[in-house]
Amino acid sequence: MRITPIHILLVLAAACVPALCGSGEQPVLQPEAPAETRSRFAALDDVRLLANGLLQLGQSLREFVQKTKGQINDILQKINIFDRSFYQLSVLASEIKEEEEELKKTTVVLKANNDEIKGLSVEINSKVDNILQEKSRLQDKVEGLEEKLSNLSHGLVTSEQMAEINSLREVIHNQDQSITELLKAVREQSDQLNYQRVQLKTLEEKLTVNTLAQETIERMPETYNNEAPTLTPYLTSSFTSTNAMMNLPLDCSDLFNGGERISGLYVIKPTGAEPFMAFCDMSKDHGATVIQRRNDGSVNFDQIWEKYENGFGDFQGEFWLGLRKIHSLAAQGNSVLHIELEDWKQDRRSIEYRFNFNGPESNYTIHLTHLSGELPDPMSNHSGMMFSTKDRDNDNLQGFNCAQDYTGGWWYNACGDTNLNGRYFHMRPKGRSDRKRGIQWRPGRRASYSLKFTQISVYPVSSPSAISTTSASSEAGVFQ
Ligand SMILES: *[C@@H]1O[C@H](CO)[C@@H](O)[C@H](O)[C@H]1NC(C)=O
Ligand SMILES: *[C@@H]1O[C@H](CO)[C@@H](O)[C@H](O)[C@H]1NC(C)=O
Ligand SMILES: *[C@@H]1O[C@H](CO)[C@@H](O)[C@H](O)[C@H]1NC(C)=O
Ligand SMILES: [Ca+2]
Repeated sequence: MRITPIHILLVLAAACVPALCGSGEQPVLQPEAPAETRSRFAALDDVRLLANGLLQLGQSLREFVQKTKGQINDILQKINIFDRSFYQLSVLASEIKEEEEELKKTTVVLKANNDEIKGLSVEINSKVDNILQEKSRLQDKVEGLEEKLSNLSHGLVTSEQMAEINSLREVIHNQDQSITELLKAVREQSDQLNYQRVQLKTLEEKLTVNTLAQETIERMPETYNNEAPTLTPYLTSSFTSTNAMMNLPLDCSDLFNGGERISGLYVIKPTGAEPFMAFCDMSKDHGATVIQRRNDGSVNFDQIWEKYENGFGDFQGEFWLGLRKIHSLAAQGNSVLHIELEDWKQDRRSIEYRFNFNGPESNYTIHLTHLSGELPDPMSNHSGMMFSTKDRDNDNLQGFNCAQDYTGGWWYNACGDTNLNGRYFHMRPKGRSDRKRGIQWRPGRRASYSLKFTQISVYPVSSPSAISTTSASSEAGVFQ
């Protein structure tokens, strides 16, 4: 476009002079020359004026075109930017949608997992119930058989009956083990449920954040709020039922108060302790947890500290429940220690103490206050003593290890007059040194005598006290 306004003007001027001046005004040129000259000059001025106007017009036209061109460029650029950001927004939105789908899928999977766990938990609960029922049925049977056995006494029991009793004992023992295993499994399930709950909570939070992000973009207005898994209530209720199942009796007294009247093995869980098996004596008008029994010498009581701490023996025969478990029972408060002894003249008597018992940090120091009973009381002299075993001498005698010499773990003083964990002798031991190692309860250092039967049990004082009043033998036994 190199045709400038000046070119246009020149063309216009060339064309215009003959056109404007030459066409209609030809005749006027002849008569009045000066006037004609003046008007010709005036016409020339007009032409110049016109040319100038046209020149200006052209210039402003050029400016206008240039300005418009700039504006159009601006607009195009803006449109470009807008396009790009719009594209980015849609990419972002589709990404979020994908993520959302994935989260939704994961939630569904977790929900299914959770249902499975719920089913499993219910199954375990019913299994444990079944086993507990079966166990108490078997216990009833054994009780009946044992009664029969004692009725028939003097060797009248057939070997068949004996075998039956033994096999039943075996079955019960196995049942006890599977119950312990089940309890462990249930605890593991609870832990897993807890973990799942935490995971679901995290997912829920993630979903909420995503929903908010979407609403900002104003796309996909539907949210997952309505179908967000509300699993917390279910988990809580499942937890409660697990707890209910773990709601085991605190001790044998608790079982007795709940209506249980059959002496035997039960799972108990004292406050703050792990569940464990214990033998319950329900024969009096309260339930007592048995912590020691001697009746035939079948178990060796000359054991080290670790054994005395954890317990040993056979619940159906002779056993020591274990210092740790005894402590968990006594720690529930208001404990009574009940000691029942029998000599070889079938004279059975008992004695009771208020019982406080320190934990392992004090080497299981015993605190006794004599309450009642027909037995003399040599045991108060052991109050305040720590427990000693042959490998841990905590007694009151310097340079001498009572537990090693007397055998069996006990709350030795220096060394004291009692030791119900001594060696089991039938009737009166022959040798002098053997005598002092027997199962002793000998006030005032009377003749050594090893007892035929001992049973130590504990029960809370809130239960009605029942001190057995067995007939005193007319013959002078070991207790007089
Ligand atoms: C055992 O003997 C007692 C009394 O002697 C009796 O009441 C009980 O029924 C007997 N038990 C069995 C199983 O025979
Ligand atoms: C507990 O017994 C151990 C080993 O006999 C002894 O070292 C410790 O001092 C005893 N603890 C207390 C508190 O007496
Ligand atoms: C307690 O027993 C020790 C020896 O073991 C003895 O020296 C002391 O006199 C006894 N105390 C009482 C009150 O019997
Ligand atoms: Ca000592």
